[in-house]
Amino acid sequence: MFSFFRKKAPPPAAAETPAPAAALPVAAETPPAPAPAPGRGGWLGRLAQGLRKTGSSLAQVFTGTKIDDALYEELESALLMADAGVAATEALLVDLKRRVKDSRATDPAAVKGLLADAITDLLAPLEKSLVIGEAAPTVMMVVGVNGAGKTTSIGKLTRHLAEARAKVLLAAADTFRAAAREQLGVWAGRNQVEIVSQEGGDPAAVSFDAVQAGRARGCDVVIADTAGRLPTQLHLMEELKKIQRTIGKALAGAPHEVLLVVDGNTGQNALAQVKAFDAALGLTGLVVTKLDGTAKGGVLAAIARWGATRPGGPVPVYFVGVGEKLEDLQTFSAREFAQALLG
Ligand SMILES: Nc1nc2c(ncn2[C@@H]2O[C@H](COP(=O)(O)OP(=O)(O)OP(=O)(O)O)[C@@H](O)[C@H]2O)c(=O)[nH]1
Ligand SMILES: [Mg+2]
Repeated sequence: MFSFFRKKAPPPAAAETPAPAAALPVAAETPPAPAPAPGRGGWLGRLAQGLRKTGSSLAQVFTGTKIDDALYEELESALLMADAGVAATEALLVDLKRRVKDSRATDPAAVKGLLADAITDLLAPLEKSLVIGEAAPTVMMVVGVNGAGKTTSIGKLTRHLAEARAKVLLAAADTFRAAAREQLGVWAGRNQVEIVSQEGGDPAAVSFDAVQAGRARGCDVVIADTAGRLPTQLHLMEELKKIQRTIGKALAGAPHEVLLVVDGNTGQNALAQVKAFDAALGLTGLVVTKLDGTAKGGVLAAIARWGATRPGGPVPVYFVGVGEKLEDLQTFSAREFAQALLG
């Protein structure tokens, strides 16, 4: 059984340190896979760089000399501006005030550290490993709005899996555009994995064929790439449900993972997307992309806060993306993210 896990605690966000702390998918019963060249240190730097606007506006809050109402009000504004949403912002403020009281902190700089702890605790339930190997094959269906980064994330995930010596098969269930099939084909070629694709075919049929092929060929993982769509396009949401049902006919219990890819720049709308896709399909995990750009990052707090009230528990963030390169997909760590967010 494979699971994605962090090999050891990473260095602090700012340091550009070399490779060994890279998050790797590791196969328990196979020889260790080679580490990808760029390390988690460099990756964390890119995350902090991407979130720098939020970082500097949060840091600004703690430059004064007093812990007073003005500080908390400024912090509230900064969290709202960072897309954390009203509920998560309120929860963080309540938690932070309690921590300040308990620790008897008098210096605003100390409050910043306590805020990092509060954010880490809020985000911690989102931290979870993507486990494969419990089913043969593990079938994943990847969904999301147009241009969120689905195909790119599948390419990067495939690389992680291939490095862990998992046999991967890709299903080009985005059958709308020839370019979409070609794009997935390029990632398949780069990672030297097989792909099932069909010109103008029905996405459910392509997915069905891929799962059957995956079973017949002894694959560890089958990943279906779907076309982007808005949750308000009801007929397209029905199509996703049909893909999901059809995969279940090819292999009972599948798909094992329904992953939503969200663009980190979408702000509060990202939470609306998570809720809508979850209501339609029952999500098992998230991939948050483009955190290297102008993303504010606070939406993860909003997603965590919502997750706390979700009957099945929070939808975990399996991976975050900080660029377009193969190695720019990394496992999510609440502590690292909180540190990057605070600059
Ligand atoms: N900077 C940055 N760009 C990314 C990241 N992930 C994806 N992209 C870029 O976002 C664009 C869209 O990515 P795709 O993977 O094609 O998105 P998609 O969700 O498959 O798009 P559709 O299939 O058209 O719905 C591409 O230019 C990617 O290179 C990321 O983490 N950071
Ligand atoms: Mg795509």
